[in-house]
Amino acid sequence: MDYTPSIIEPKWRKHWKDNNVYAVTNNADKPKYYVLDMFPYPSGAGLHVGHPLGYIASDIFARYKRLSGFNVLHPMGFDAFGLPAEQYALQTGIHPAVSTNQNIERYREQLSNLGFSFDWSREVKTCDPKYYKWTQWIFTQLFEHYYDYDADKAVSITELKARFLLEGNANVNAANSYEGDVFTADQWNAMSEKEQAAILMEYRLAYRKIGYVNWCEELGTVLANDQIKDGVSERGGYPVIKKAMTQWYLRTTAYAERLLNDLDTIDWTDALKTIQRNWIGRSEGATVFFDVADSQEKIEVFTTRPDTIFGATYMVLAPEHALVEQLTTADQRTAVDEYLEYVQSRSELDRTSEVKKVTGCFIGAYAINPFTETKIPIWIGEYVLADYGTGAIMAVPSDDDRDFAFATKFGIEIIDVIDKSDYPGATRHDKLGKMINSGFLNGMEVPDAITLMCQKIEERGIGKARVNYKLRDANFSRQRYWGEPFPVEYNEDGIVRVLTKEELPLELPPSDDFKPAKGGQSPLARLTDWVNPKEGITRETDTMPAVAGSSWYFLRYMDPHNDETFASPEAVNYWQDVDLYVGGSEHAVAHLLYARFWHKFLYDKGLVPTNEPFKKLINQGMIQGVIEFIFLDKNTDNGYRFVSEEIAKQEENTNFAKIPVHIDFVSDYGLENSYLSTEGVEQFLNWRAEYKGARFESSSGVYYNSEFTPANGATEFRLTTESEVGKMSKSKFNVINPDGVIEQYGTDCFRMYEMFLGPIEQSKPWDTKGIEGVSKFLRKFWSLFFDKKGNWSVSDAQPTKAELKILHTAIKKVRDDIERFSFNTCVSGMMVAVNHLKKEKCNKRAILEELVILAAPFAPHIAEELWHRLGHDTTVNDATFPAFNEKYLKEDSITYPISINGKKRALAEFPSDMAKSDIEKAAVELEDIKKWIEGKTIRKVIVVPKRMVNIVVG
Ligand code: ANZ
Repeated sequence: MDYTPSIIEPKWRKHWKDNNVYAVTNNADKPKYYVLDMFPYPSGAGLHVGHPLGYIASDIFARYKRLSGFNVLHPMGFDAFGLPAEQYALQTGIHPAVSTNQNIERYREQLSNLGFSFDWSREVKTCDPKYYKWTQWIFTQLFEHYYDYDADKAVSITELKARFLLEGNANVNAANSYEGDVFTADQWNAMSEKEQAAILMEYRLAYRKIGYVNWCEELGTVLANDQIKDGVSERGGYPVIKKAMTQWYLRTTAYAERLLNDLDTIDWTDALKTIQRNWIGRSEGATVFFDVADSQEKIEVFTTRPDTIFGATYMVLAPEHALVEQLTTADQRTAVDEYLEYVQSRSELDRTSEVKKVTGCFIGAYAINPFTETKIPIWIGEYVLADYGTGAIMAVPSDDDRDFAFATKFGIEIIDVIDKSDYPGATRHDKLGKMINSGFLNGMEVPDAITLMCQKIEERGIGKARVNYKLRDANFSRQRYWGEPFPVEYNEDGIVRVLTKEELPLELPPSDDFKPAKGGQSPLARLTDWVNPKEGITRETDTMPAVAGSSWYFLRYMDPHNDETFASPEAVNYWQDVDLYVGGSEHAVAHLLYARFWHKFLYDKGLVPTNEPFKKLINQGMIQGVIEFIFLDKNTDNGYRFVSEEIAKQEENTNFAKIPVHIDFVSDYGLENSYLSTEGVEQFLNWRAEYKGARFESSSGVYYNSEFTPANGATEFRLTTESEVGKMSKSKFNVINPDGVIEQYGTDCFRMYEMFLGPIEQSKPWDTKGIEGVSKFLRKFWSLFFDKKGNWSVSDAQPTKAELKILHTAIKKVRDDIERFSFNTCVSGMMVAVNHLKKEKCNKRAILEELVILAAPFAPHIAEELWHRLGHDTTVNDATFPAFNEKYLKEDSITYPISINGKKRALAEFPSDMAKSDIEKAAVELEDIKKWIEGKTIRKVIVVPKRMVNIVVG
């Protein structure tokens, strides 16, 4: 019987589904293992060949773990709230719920066709009210907690209230954004409910504050950062300004230190950890107060280089700094106002990335440098950000590049304070050199000067040491429809009440109008009945961002149908955390940081048993496409002329344009030897009608007006194309759809081939040609079980040593390599085994049965088919992964050629560990040898271990 994937694969998928082969229970005697994929956002375009790469790898690992005796949780779901569905709704009027569900159906089908071992009974959808009930509930818990630095964990806000009641806030050591004065218990008790609520808000882990959105008046909408280019809207080019709106935030900064330190406890790549570390951006430094001349005000700065203070020749405030208004002098007022208007149009990215674009404005006032006691000018400048540090800096042009550029442009004095001559090659920023022009610091090395300066600052009471983080609290509001509603209500005083568990979920109300409401509010604002459910009660109209639902979905899979809690303690204690997480590196920051933050919060509350959610994480590379080009001669006046890659290279002086060709028209698509045949040319011309009547020239001849004029004895037309590796995308006409590949080669082949392309972490181009090799391998594997006539032919005979050696070499290779996540080399290991067994004409059950299990994680369908044909009536998934036995790799005896005076006279087997001296003795005693040496004198016996024996006689 032939190997026909199109028959066996759907059959087994149906069998697996009908028999719930991949369903997992929460309680098993087996040890647990949790393999998680980053769940997809179900976009309208469906899957392309790049998507499954990580899913295949994790599926192989999950299957391998199951075969190795683990109870494996391997779920899948959908990250189903988000912008694209809403944008689509705006264009088409199709409700996001409808399009999202359609896309999910399509994704589920495509994923199922890939033969994944997902337990679909645990599927989660973030847009399902049964799911987001718990997203909302966790949000209410964040609202009800604050971060206590003394306890170093989240603590109930009720406890904070109790402390305020008893002792005020002087001794409270908590993460907060409270900017008012310290208050006593009496003062607290005298406050109105509204005042108290406002203060508590500054401590909560989920809190409301005024934040800035990108507001485009012409479009009447809020824009995301990437919808803005050069200060104007990408669509339409309209001005965009920063608009203040009260929004929800999560106090992620409270966890900064733990998010940073705990990276050391998890098995992620260094590259990924570095990205997270940089994002958290811890800097040690100090805050210092500078007096303002002729004023009672002081300006507090954050600096990482207090040693350079003698070189601080001016100050810069963020344009939004609270003192700007007050300190600006009358004669600078107009200039300052103009500058502030300009800054409003700039995104944070513009402000920080364009280092060379130095802008600023003097505000007319002066500060006093506390150490030189000289008057230094105060400027505002966009390079100082309002919400980093204190929003103000002391500028040291001699040692900071941005300050240097600024001072140079505006002619501000530069005083050198560090002599770097002992450190050739040190840059301005390096903490190296000897202090000069710096009073009591002179002659000291920089690190010592930093320590001493921090001491002096604290002694004088003008500042203190401080650790600062780049990490900001996360803006958690979106002025959008398709997201989780906030589970909150405001009363007439604006005081927030979060909904109780019993009141959840707060369902997203139906709507058919997805345009923003007035003032850039979310479309929900238009649903007045929903917004005002009762007299004096208002609902929040913003919705949560897409990161909300994905911050904890891995916990829901543990207990997906629980209506009492987000996941039961039993389930969570059993599954604990994710053992292996596989996903794209594009989620290196946002998703992984939020998920870690939510998890740590739940850990603090005792709701999950581990401090980190993802023990090990692998980022799969991208599958790239190959972009195919042909060359269009730009010089000809008489019609279009296309030439092949070789001709273009020969005619170096001609001016060619590279025209991309849809890969479906290209024969032997890939990096080498790809070409357009006459058929391909016709397809190209139908696709790009503007080139009708063009001439196509290649070294094989010319194709023109449906005629081929051969050259060089060629029999067919081949216009070689130039191939380039690039992103797989619709706009490059190079998207490979997995459905087509699977139809032609089968799922098993597709899975193995994706793994065979190269190491999982690397990006690599799809190359259709290579898939033939894998397809051939699978057929060869299949043929081991059949005789030449195609009849099933498996023997129960004892395997030979050679066969066992081949099998155990493969077992060792596949085991070791799977454990290292080196899936490509596993595939080649299996190929080697099959080739060798084929040579041995091996059809022994004892060998083939093990080989089937070895292949099962990679090619589950063919494995299941052969497994059943081998006589099993349970699934191959319940088999045991073959154990490796070293002894089969050892050769227990070695065949030596025995020569006499260099002439081979006999063959003899000796144990492989036999000592040289014993071989010498045994060789001369052999019957076949004795007759040759009788009566002669043995002069020497030479033994080359494992190779040969030579007896020298005379
Ligand atoms: C004086 C100085 C001298 C500085 C010097 C640096 C080098 P990181 O490491 O990124 O934390 N800074 C402080 N607040 C700022 C803000 N809101 N916007 C822009 N820049 C700000 O950098 C901290 C340094 O960045 C601080 O130390 C401050 O400049 C500047 F040779 O103070 B420094």
